[in-house]
Amino acid sequence: MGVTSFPHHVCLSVSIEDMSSVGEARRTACAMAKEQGLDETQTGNVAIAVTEACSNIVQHATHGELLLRPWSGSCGEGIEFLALDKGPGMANVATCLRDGYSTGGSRGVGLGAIARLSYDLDVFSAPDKGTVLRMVIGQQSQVKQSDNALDWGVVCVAKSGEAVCGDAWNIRPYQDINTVLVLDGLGHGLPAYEASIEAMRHFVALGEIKPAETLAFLDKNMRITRGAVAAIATIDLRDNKLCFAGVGNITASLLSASTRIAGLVSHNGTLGHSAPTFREHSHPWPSQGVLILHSDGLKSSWDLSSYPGLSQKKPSVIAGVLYRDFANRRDDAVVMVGKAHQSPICWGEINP
Ligand SMILES: [Mn+2]
Repeated sequence: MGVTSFPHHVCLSVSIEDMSSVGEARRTACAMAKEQGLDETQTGNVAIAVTEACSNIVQHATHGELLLRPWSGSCGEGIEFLALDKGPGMANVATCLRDGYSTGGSRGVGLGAIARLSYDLDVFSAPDKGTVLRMVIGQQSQVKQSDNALDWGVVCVAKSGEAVCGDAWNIRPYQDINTVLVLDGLGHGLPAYEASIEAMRHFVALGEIKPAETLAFLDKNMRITRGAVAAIATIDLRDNKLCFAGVGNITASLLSASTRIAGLVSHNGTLGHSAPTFREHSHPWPSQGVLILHSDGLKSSWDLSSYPGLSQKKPSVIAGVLYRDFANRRDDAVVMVGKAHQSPICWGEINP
């Protein structure tokens, strides 16, 4: 992997501490924009939005983190940014988003500018808990997404100091059935990365087979690797059914809005080494269903109901909040959130 190559499933993390780290964030974002083929105008928009978002962190929260990754989805292609902080938060996000709002150098003007440059923007902010700002900048497209396709939000970040991430994920939409794979290659660093990449390679080549069969297939084909733990869920919204199979410690929870209604059961083992049981479990997909899957890079003590309004946000924002508040920072981390599709949030809708 060259230094200018950005794998699409992994977020780069830039720690935001001072104005020099704001510059680093901007340079990293512009390099990614260039590699993604964004034109000069869009690259300029990336520079402005990242500078605004990160300067706000320094000014109001003193420190935080910017996550960025190449992004493609139903509404276009570009770069997805998550700006995370645990600062004072905003009492009223809508007021802060309104252009021209200012209380003497507050974050108002900056947020308005960011909103106009993004085509899918979402914010979760709570007083004294901080802010998660999510924006996508790039090319809009008009591809019509199936009504049965879930939206997925993901944060996948390598352990600090590691060049590669041993946690990984993949989504496979197939004839209205949503299939998601979450992987944690044992340990971290290159051998963990190689194990999860090998599993992904086999997963994407597979036809549509059931979660337990898929895990058994991956197990058989991962003997040469260090091994991985993994979970697979298929969600069919036509009959509101979720089917789940897991091996090892991937935490999987099914929620209705912010209420956890089921912990999804994984069986002990390691794919490639010792995985005697491949068994799947079915659950009805609830109204306002939210599926959350994460590796042991996150503590599982989270409770979405302690964040009023968060379950209504875009899945990337939910993933960002959980990563910000529950990543243990001693390991690679992946968190995936799936929920029913919502239209992109555009500036015109926030401020018609
Ligand atoms: Mn791990």
